[in-house]
Amino acid sequence: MSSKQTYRVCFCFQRRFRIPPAEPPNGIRTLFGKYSENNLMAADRLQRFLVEVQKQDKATVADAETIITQNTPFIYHRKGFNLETFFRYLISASNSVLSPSRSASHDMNAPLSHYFIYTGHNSYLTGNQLSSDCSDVPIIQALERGVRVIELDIWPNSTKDDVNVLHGMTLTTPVELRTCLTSIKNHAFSASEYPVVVTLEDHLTTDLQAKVAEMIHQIFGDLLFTPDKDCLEEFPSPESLKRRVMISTKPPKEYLKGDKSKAKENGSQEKDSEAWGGEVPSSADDDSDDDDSDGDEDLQGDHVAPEYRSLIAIHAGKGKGGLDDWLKVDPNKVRRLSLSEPEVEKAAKTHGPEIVRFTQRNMLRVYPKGIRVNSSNYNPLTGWMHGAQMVAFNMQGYGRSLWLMQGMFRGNGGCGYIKKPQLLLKGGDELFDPRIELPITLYMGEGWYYDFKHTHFDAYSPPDFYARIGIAGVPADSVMKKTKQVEDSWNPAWNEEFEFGLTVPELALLRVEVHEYDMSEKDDFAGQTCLPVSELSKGIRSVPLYSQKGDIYQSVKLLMCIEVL
Ligand SMILES: [Ca+2]
Ligand SMILES: [Ca+2]
Ligand SMILES: [Ca+2]
Repeated sequence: MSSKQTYRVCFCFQRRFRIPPAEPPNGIRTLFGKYSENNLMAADRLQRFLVEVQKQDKATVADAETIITQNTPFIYHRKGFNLETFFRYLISASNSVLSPSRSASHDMNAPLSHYFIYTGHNSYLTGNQLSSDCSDVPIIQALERGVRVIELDIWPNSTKDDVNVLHGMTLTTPVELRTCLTSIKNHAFSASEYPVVVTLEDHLTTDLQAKVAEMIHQIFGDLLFTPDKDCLEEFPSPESLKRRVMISTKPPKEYLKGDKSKAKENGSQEKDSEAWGGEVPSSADDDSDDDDSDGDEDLQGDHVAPEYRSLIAIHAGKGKGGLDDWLKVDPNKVRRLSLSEPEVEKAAKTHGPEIVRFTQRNMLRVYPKGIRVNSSNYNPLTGWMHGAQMVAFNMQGYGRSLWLMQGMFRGNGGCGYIKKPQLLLKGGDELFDPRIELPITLYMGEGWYYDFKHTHFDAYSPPDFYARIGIAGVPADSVMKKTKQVEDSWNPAWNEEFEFGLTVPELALLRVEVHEYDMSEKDDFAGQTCLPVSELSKGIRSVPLYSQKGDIYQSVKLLMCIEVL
């Protein structure tokens, strides 16, 4: 890369900026001094560094030799690291903050109800909730990201002899159910072997239900998990359901009852989110206007095609009455309850312990309120804090809430299932773990120069990056802090320390965003990441950043030090 970069300013003069390669921060120089001799960090010293700073207790001298060989470009330099190669190693992908062995590390033998499951809402929509096309493409994309619960709204086609997938009572263009199911079958296990649940929001007649049952058997065949009994007494484990597909639905009470439009076109839409999607609210800002009819009605045996009913592995049903009845735990059967995001917010205030108890055996699904017509999302922590397994998100939406969702499911090898913390699985009288301190040093960042056009951030000068860093978790732990901004630099060196106190580290996500400061307009987006605190590797680590949609940048990386006291 050239060491100078020229920006044209007016017609009359140019400003020139030097683009130096990123330099090792002082903290890294000090460590290199400590673990080197005559400016060389040989394998035995690197091994000590791995054990003492990186907390890799089992690292051997042979491991250190391998690291040096793999991270030193010239053969005759392989006696050890110099400062430059040591720094390049630390910020490389091979020293990533999430362990490179991307397989499930949680116990996968507990019932499904003991896991948070990566869950989509209206998985077939390509854009907004009112007029976007329905397609199997977003379903395939979701499965390839590890999403394990796919939701399909199924309706009769115009000639009433086949089944379409669409968002009912809206202008969304339908896609055939067969197409969606075939794509689910073909892509279900490309990102994870653990089970895929297809939740059907069903608006069919009995004869079409029979047709769907036949179609499902034909397409999925042996992949399909159907329970022996009408209702399960306990959910099986993800391990026992590897490479299986499960159907979850409730048959409709009455065929096409009512003609209520699902989504209002007028009314209180949220403020249009900017690039960041707005800050994640700590609680529902507004619980009126909820006219989403995603909810469950009673399971009615009489009108149901029997071959359809026998397909249902996870029965959905709310029951009569109010919250007290909905949250009743039946020792002889398990089921799935669906509540809207405002319903859960409200219930959390009055029935917190009851929801936690319910979700120890049963499934709770939370779905976005109806006014989220632009496919935005909500704070998933409220559901997770109360043990809700299926916090259903519009995966095609964007913004901070979705980053939290993607961040949570980077855990456990990205397999789409996260074991719930013990405090949500025990009796409920447990005290939270004592507070832990999480000190984090943010040294610097690099890579924007390679991944963006040089005028992308500022037309007339290099960018002015600052970072926001913080925690999303239970309300007591949630906080965002900010670095100073480093003016006109592609390789910002912040060298700032932060400390976070965590009361429930099991539910905490580390959030990082990089912004580009602009005096006269809105700051630019420059990357984000979100990572489960419990899975962060300790010590000095390379942290890759992602785009607004959650795609990883090729070169943009931060260098951080993560300690747990
Ligand atoms: Ca700018
Ligand atoms: Ca600038
Ligand atoms: Ca700027």
